[in-house]
Amino acid sequence: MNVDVRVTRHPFLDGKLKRMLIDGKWLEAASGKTFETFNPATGELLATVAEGDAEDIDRAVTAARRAFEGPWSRVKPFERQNLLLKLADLVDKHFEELADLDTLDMGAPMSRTRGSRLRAVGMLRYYAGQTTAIHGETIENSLPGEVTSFTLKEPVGVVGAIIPWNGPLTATIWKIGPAIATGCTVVLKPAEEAPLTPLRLAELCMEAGIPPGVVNVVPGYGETAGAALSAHRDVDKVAFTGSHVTGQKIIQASAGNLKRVSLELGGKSPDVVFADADLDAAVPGAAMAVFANSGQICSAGTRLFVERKIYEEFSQRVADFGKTLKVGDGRDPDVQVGPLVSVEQLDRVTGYLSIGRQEGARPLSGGERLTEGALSKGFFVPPTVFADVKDDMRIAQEEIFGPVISAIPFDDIEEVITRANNTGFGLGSGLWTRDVTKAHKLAKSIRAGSVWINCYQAMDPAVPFGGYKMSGYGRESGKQHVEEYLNVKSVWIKTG
Ligand code: TXE
Repeated sequence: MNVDVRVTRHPFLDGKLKRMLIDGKWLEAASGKTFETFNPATGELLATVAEGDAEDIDRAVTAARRAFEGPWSRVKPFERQNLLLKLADLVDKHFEELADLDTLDMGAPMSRTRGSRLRAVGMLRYYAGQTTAIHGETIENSLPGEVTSFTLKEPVGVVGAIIPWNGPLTATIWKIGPAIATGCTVVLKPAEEAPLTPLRLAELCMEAGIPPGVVNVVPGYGETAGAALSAHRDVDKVAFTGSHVTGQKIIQASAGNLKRVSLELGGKSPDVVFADADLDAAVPGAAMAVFANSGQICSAGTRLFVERKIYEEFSQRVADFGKTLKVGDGRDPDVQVGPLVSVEQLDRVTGYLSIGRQEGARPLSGGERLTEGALSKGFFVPPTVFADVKDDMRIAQEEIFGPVISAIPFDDIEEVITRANNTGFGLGSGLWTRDVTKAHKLAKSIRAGSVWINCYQAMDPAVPFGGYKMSGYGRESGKQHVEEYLNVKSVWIKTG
């Protein structure tokens, strides 16, 4: 293996305790507790991190409230825009360092993390642009006399942001970007599996001049720090990305003060391949719709519906493509598939591999954990394709969050629409065809927040992303995302 030493000798990994950021200060947990974070490719300890819980969340929310009601409320849109642009420049300048921290802490290969510069920096610049585009409307009314009515857009307040581990850099930007753009303040709780990039980004927020209390980052566990944040009475909105089970807990916890909630949850997205498609493009497209990030992507196209006349050949080609991908430590620039993030995730994914076989699915590739040589130290599962999958099998219904494709044959378009929608989730979806009629019909009929035609997983800061059904509600990216962080106030003035 050809490990890139620049990644290994990371400047952030200096052996010092990684503290939380509250009110512009780097603090230990009130309890003094700490937890450790490891490289999932090797099991090596990366850093010891302050473990926040309810008391730290309360300190952070108090600071966020003070900033929101104090000086931050007087910061003009163009100044917030400048802060976001400065942060974008800093993220650009330190991009490789940030990307490498993602690689070290959650395992995604550097070929992937270093490839997300445009997206990470672009998101901050997009939100910067939105900052000066926030406006209410003057609305004509039909009241007698002279009465003027208009709306004001106001920041929703203190935002509790809870993020997962599958893309810590972009997930953090996706939460703090719209908060700063709209004049909200934020308390962000990173995932316990990958807290390092959010903490490094918090340093850059300070360097950019974002005032104390506007961005606070409290690492800790979900059931303590996360639960305290989602239940806190002085938090106005929770923006959550994670599993649907935790999403349900967050809705319950939010009921105390009926805070606003936006949820970006999991999926079991259909990817439909018609026989008339450009199959040379569809093979890698359908494969990477799942194998990218080792399948740890909420909108991965894990239910691969293939038209029956090409089913055997196409499924085998996807399996063969998977076999060409290099699996290993993400610090090797040639690696395309890294480890799973944790032993829990490994157990979960290998559990589904056993379930798939027990249910009668036929593995065309992969199917077992990799344990040869250096791989034995990490949590590696190879790209796996199961054929002969039936719609009601658990591997066709439940989110696996690993590099596992369930290939399912279909006969006609009406049938595949019904079957593609036969899921509790509705996040992503894909289809491959040269027939514009089929493309339009499916795009309209699939109950999911994104439809990718002859591509998969395209994302842009200006284009909204989010779920239908149990994949959650609210949108991230695009103008809709900014609206999620705003309240609308109607003002009436009797002038006659
Ligand atoms: O998710 P959790 P986990 C799915 C995927 C994966 C499964 C489990 O299927 O296999 O979820 O992963 C915090 N109150 N996705 O356990 O628990 C937690 O600390 C408040 C899809 O990692 O949802 C972390 O910060 N917060 C997904 C965040 O929630 C709580 C990405 C996500 O953790 C909490 C990740 C609580 N009671 C997993 N419990 C996607 N949509 O991309 C946990 N948390």
